[in-house]
Amino acid sequence: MRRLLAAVLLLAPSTLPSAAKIPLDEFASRRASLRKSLDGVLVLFAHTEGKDEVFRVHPEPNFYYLTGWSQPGAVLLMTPAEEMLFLPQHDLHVELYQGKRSAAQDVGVQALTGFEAVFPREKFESELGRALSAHEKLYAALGDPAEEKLKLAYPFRDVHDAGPAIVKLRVKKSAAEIAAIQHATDVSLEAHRASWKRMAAGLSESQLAAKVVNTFLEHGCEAAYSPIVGSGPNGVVLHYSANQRRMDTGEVVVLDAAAECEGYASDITRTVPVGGKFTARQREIYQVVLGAQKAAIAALKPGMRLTGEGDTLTKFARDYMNAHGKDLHGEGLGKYFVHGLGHQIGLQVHDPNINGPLEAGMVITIEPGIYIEEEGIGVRIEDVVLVTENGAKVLSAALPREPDEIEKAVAK
Ligand SMILES: [Mn+2]
Repeated sequence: MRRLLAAVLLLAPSTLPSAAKIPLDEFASRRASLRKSLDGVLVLFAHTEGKDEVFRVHPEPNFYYLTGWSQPGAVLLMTPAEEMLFLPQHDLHVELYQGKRSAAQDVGVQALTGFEAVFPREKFESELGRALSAHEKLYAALGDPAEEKLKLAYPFRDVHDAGPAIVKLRVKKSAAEIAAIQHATDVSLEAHRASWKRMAAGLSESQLAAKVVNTFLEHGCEAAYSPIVGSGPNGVVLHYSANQRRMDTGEVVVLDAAAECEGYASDITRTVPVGGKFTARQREIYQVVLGAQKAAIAALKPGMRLTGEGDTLTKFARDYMNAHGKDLHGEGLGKYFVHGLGHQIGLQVHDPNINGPLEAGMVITIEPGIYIEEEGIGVRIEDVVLVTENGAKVLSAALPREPDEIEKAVAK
């Protein structure tokens, strides 16, 4: 009885955020949307792998966006009227090392892939030839080695970039994608909180990195990128990743770390004081960065641009920095904001962007920072924000940003 009770407790709903899986029919409707605007033949290759692959390899993002298929060696072929998936034959050696794979002749492969037409990889060239006899244009992933082979096979065809039409779909997130990014964000916030609890003078930066990665794995996720744990002078190094320094009381730590769950990424940065108290100067700089972030988020709505000419979110953030606070030489702080204010996020931490203003349904980061090497202070605050019909929703709002709240959360 007691054993039964224990089993029931194990099955009870956990308090952990639950993963949002993208349903197969969503991948099918993405392909249907793309086919509506397609005026030729589109070919995309999943990644291929070496036989002794030991690191997990990710599928090519555009291929994955349209198929949801992550086994290596597959090919997608689409025309306005058709869509076909080509899978490699079973290879006992590969499957000995990598586990069972699917092949075109497997029973149930249609239901598993969501494709009506699944063929062995060997049939790809003849199907492509047939499709090209009815269509002039060929779209492929420019720069991909597989695309070079296509160019050799069809020297008299102009091969066009398949990217822009797919990216146009990718930038606007569906409800399921927003839920997936929210989930990756929730796990990331928990990881930040866990590292704040762990933080202490004398600890190595790597020990905070260990805490965040451990939290990602506990939730069935992985690190979306190498965690950046920059303490003291390392805080001014934008993509610092050595994470080997011992941190000390009186320093701030720039902690830029986030999870990727079910293929979707988050991207979160907080700057926190070791020992639980900002110095007066750290707090001053911190308030300027926070004010700049708030100014940008307040101005965020469809039609606005991240960068460019005129009133952009970047301009709002930099203007705020220049109007608040000074460096040691009496100059404004805007010049210490040396990177982009934000980027699209989704299947990739830096999801591709399209030229043009922001639209409802896009998910971007807003991440102002000030890095003053002379003073050994780096502060960055980064949140994940959904562009809504009338403004913005901060998906990472649950993690404290106000300096008082951060001090309270970090204090032991
Ligand atoms: Mn970022």
